[in-house]
Amino acid sequence: MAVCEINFDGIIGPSHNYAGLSLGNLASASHAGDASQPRAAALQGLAKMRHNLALGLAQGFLLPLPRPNAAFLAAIGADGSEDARLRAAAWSASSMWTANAATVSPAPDTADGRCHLTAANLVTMPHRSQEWPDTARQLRLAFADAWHFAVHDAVPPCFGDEGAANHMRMGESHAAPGLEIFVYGTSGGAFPARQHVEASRAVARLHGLDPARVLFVEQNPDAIAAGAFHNDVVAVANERVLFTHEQAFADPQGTYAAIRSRVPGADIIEVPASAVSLADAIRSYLFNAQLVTLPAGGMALIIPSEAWEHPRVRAWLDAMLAGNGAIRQVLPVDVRQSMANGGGPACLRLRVVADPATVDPRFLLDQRKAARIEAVIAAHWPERIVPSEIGSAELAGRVIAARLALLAELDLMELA
Ligand code: SUG
Repeated sequence: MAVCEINFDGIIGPSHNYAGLSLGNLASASHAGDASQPRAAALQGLAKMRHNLALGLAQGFLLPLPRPNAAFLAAIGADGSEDARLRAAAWSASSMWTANAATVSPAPDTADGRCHLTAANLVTMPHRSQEWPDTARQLRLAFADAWHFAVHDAVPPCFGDEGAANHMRMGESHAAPGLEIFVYGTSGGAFPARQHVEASRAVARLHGLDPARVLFVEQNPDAIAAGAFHNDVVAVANERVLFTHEQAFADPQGTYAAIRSRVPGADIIEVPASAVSLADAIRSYLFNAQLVTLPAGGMALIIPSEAWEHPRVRAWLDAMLAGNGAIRQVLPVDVRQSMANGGGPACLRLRVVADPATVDPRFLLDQRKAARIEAVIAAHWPERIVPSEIGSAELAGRVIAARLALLAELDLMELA
C-alpha cells in the first residue's frame, strides 16, 4: 500500500470524568463536577472513527493508558490525605486526546528518511504530565518497524511540549516533502502558554528537519487568553490549505507570507473576527476540525456538531461552501462527551503519514474490529462517573478490568 495519512484516534478510557483539571481550558472548567458518561463518550469516539473509515480514510487507534495510575499515586506518596485534584489527576482519561501524544514528522521531511515521533511531555498540566512514558511505550509498539520509524522520548520537562496540537504540516501532498510549522506561546494573560519554543526547536532537531522547511510561529497571546490553550483550537492545515482564525497568530501577515514563500499554491482560508469572534471560535470549536483529503479528491472539514449548530459559525460555513473553494464538504460529528472537556474531533486524533503496511496491524481499524471494540465498551465501560467517586476502590476495579478486557480483545496484553 502507498504512503497516506493515517489518523490514530485515542479510544476514550473507562475513567473519563469531569474533574476540571485544565487551567485555561474553558470547557474543562465549566463542566467541573458534572457527571460524565464514559460508555457514551467512548462510543461517540468510535462512531467518529467509523465515520472516517466510511469516507475511505485510513484509521488507527491508540489504547487508553492504565488508570488509576499506580506509579503516579506512589510517586506522590498518596495515602488518602492528598489533594482531591491530585488524586483525580491519577484517574484522568486525558490520553484520549492523541493530538497531544506526540509530534510527528513524516519520512519525506526527515534527514534519515524515517518517520519520527517524539512523545510530548505535557508538563504544564500535572494530570497530563504523567502520560508520556506510557504513550512512548505504546508508540514503540505500534511503530516498532525501525526501518520506517524512530520514536523519541519526550524533551526535558524544563520546556513544555504539547505535541501535534501545536504543529501543522503543509505541502503539495502528504507524500511530498512538507513545511513543518511549530506554533509556540510566550504568554497567555491569566492562562499558561503550554508550548515553549525551546521544545519545538528541540523536536525539529531530533527529527532531522531541514531548517529551510521549518517555521516557528508565535501564537497570539490574545488567543491563549481567550481559551485557545492549543493552536489546534484556532487553526488546522492539510496539504496546501491552512484554515485559520484571523487572530490565531501573533503576526498573521508575516506568518502567511512565510508559508506562501515555502508552499507553492498555498491556500490560506482566514476566518475574520468580524464573522466569527475568537470567543465564538473557542465555544464552537470550529477550527478543532479534521481537514482531510478525500480519496476521490477534494477536502472535507469534519467539525463538532456544536460548530454546525452555532448560528454565526454556520452562516460562515454556508458562505464558504457556496464559494466552491478547496473545502468541498463540512461533516459534523457528535463528540459531545469529549467536547465538554475541551477536546474536539482534531484533539482526538494523531496524524501519521506512512504506509499502513509498516504499522503494527493491531493498531489499525476496520469496521469489523470497530464492532468488536464497541462490544467491549458496551459491556465494560462505566455508564456514569461523578467526580466524588474518584478514589473508590470499587470503581478502580471496574476501570482496570474494562481496560484489560479491551487489551485482551485486541491481543495487546503487553500493554497491561
Ligand atoms: O489538555 N482536557 C485536555 C483537552 C486537550 C485537547 N487537545 C487538543 N486541543 N489537541 C487538555 O486541556 C480536561 C481534563 C479535566 O478537566 O479533567 C483536559 O485535560
